[in-house]
Amino acid sequence: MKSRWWKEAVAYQIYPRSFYDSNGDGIGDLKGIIEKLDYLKEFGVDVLWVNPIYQSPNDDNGYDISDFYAIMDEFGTMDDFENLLKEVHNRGMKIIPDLVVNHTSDEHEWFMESRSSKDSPYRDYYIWHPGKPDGSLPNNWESFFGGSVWQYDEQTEEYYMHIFSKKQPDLNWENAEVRDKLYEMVNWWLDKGIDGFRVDAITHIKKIDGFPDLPNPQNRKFVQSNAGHANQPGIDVFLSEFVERTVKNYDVMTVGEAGGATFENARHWVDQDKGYFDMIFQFEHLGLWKADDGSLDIDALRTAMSKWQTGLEGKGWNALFLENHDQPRSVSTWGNDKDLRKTSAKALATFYFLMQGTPFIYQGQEIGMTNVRFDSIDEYSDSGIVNLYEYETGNGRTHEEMMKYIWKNGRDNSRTPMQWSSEPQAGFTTGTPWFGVNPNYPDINVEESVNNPDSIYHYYKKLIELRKDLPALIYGKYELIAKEHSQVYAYLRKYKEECYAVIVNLLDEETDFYLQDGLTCENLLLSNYSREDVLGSAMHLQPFEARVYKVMNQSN
Ligand code: TEU
Ligand code: CA
Repeated sequence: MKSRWWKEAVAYQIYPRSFYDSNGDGIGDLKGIIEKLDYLKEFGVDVLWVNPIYQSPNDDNGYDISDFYAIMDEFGTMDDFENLLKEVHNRGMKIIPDLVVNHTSDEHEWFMESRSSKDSPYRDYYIWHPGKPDGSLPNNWESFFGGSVWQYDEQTEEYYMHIFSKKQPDLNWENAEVRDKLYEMVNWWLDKGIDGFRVDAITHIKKIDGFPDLPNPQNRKFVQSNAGHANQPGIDVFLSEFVERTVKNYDVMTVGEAGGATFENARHWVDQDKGYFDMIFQFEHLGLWKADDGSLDIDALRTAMSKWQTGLEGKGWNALFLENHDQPRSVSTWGNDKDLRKTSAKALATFYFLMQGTPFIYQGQEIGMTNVRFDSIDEYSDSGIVNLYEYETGNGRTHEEMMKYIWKNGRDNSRTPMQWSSEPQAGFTTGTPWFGVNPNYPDINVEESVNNPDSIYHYYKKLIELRKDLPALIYGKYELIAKEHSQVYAYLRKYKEECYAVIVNLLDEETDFYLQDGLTCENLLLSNYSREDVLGSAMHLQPFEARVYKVMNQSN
């Protein structure tokens, strides 16, 4: 029986390549993580999600696995991993690796066998398809990384499917032998004593029968293909089998990455009795910018967050996050990363961290790391970005247009090395980093943040402590208030007799706010402005001001 310890946990995401380099080769590694465990323990996090560390040719930074049973050479050895596991557990923390089972690397031995001949016993491990009678691509599906999902392979004159890069062929989950091999691998890792998994791209394991062309009203070359492979009917059969044969038998936590899933079609995935995952990363709250001026659409945000918050009350559990290794930095996208960097980062923290669910902090988020602007495309690393740049500039878009897009949206924004100090290369490495350090590291770094009581880091620390001290902030019911306010996001957390109010001005302008009748502020627990005399119901909020109150709720 599972104990649901993860409800009280705070999680921290480590992108190992950019976290800390222990040996001066410019690449973060497992020993580097071990060296920083005391920092993480002191910060107060409980669970570490570590992005893929398996053997990989690194076309997609480890999401293209060539051997599930080995550690990437650059990251260390299996002994290093065992040590990491031990050191994490010694400190009373837990660790959940990434699990990538939608695809492998094209350099995985299964795929090398599979592509060798149509008669190979591994042929059916992947998704092979002949071209259309005229020799053209099997269908019009677009890959997430641009271009077709199909790659022609000369050796056997057929196409294989890859919904990500062509070096990430999709596994054929219809094949029971593939599933057996995957479950065996998952159990092998669970038997080592890890504490669960973040399960990558799991919405995509089921493809629709026959791979038909998708509707293409705009007559584009390829069409966004979620309708062919995201959360398709039949996926539940695979997911429930996966759970039965693996994680159900262990006291672990699982977080499914559920891109393309909506509340309506994915809430049962996290049903606490019959679901497949303890929580999922869903993306409905991201990218809600208004079409006219690009500002945050607060109404849409309220709808998206509240749907999951109230919808799962008593039925399931949320994973709370603003950032990860695929998203630009939140302070740059949602906040003001110039003169209000600290204030807006704290406001964003308050906004998401105190909702119901397990909060995740992405490395560097706790010190307010920002997006990066490199001038040349050669300075970028993410194959998604580089491919897109080449494709678009080849089709008439200018360098300037593309760089503007990349500065705002690129995944590399969050993959620059962790800024530990004002030493050269931000103290990340003594060598040459694999990827450029953000030049703002002399101002924005861990050392500065730890030494400065007013830092974003210390604010997060207070949030973590508050959440640990007050069960209401973990288990309390979420209730949206001030539903019509044009720029304040406000909600209550109610638990037994207790009630807390979280009030966050999400915009760069001052505003007035009135705490509804029936609620009286009793005590200001936290704020990102220094304030006295703030217990009245009518308040004037500064740009990105956030306040957390204990309130008396007369209407209870
Ligand atoms: O990302 C998966 C991904 O990009 C989609 O499932 C996404 O959620 C969807 O587009 C939303 O509609 C994961 C990793 O986080 C990423 O770094 C990898 O590149 C990718 O899988 C491939 O493994
Ligand atoms: Ca290294």
